Amino acid sequence: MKLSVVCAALAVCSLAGAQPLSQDAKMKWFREAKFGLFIHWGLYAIPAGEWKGQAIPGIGEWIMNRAKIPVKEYEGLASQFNPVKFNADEWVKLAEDAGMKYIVITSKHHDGFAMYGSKASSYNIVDATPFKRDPIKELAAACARRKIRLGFYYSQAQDWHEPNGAGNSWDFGPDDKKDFDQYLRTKAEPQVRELLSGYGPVCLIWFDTPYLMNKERSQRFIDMVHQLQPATLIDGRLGSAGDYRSMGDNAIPNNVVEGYWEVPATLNRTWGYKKDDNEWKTPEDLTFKLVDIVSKGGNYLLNVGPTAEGVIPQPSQTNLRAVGKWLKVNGEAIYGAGPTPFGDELGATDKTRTDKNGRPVFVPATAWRCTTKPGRLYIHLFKWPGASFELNGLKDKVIKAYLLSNRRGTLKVKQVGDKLTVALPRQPADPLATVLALETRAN
Ligand code: FHN
Repeated sequence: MKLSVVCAALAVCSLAGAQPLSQDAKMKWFREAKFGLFIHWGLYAIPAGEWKGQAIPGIGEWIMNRAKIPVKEYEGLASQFNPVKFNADEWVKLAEDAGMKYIVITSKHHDGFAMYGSKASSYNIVDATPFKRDPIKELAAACARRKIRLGFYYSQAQDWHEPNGAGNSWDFGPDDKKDFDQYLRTKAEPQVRELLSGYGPVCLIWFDTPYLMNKERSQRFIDMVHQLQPATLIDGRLGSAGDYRSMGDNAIPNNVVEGYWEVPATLNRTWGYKKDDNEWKTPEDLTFKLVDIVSKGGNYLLNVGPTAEGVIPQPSQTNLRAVGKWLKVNGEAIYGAGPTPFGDELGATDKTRTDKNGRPVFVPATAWRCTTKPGRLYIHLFKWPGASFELNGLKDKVIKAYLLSNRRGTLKVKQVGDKLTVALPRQPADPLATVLALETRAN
């Protein structure tokens, strides 16, 4: 029996292909990472939301679809794509400064253009643009230097460039008349194979919009990933269950969710660069969302959309670095941290109000969140409670309390029954969030 078959039967193999890797071990880095950088970069950065002088509504990377641009016209963008300011090391350094532990970049989005040197299709950045470089190779090398993991977004189903790919009805008619497997066999599968063979360790493959993906088609990708890089994770949008769940775009659940999951999210409204999208989320909001997600058990994959010159917009950089500065002090309460043991602090359903589907409205609370590690509770304070913080329902005994920003400044605690009171300084230590660490012992 071949080694790969043995490994698949046992569990999963490590990168070396020798020792089997349990699912728990395979998820370890993801469990600890918590925060990643998503990069949507492609030809759509050239029109940047505008086609023939007209602003096209919607997200930037969908411009070909929204404006129904014929393949022959859209292809013309390739000869203009020359991102001379692209610097892989600067991008990876930004992720590092932001406190992010992994990067996921669009190797091919729905427009069908490969952002790496593909042998399976000449519609790629090396063969079809004046740039001629392979930015994914350069990123892989920069990630290896800075010890940041690299994963690939790959649009397995939608490919608006291919007659048999899903999604392009304006050039090629309806999907149900297409030979979808012909497209999968000749482009998507060979390209995923290339990505898993030529770019070193791939931490995950981020499949998306599984139109026409049935179980059998999905299984072909799963088998390939397991065979080529058994440690590579598969996201939740392939077409059958992956290694973790992908939540909806920008969709943070209301409560704690068991298992592994991730929220893909934008810094403004678009994923791919759009010149008139300036609705930037503030560092306060981003920090709150990161903590909120971790306190519910998930990971936050936050997106940047670089320009056609290869530059990550300045507001994205500034806001991400602000979160990174906060993480430098408070990272202990994020990386590898588990969800809240409480829950009331997350908000409550208001039964007197219903949404458009007639469901009761959940009203989030935003004063504080809790993340955990063995023997530790971390209370992230977003609204300063005044002279003291009160916590109800704590079974364990608190043996020490301090702020992560001032570990030597032990704070006074009083614990009566399951009610804890911690004396606080007058002012918060950080306008983004002050983290109160509570060391506990089981009673
Ligand atoms: O259609 C895509 C979209 O362009 C973007 O890539 C997002 C990221 O999660 N995924 C799809 C929509 O959910």
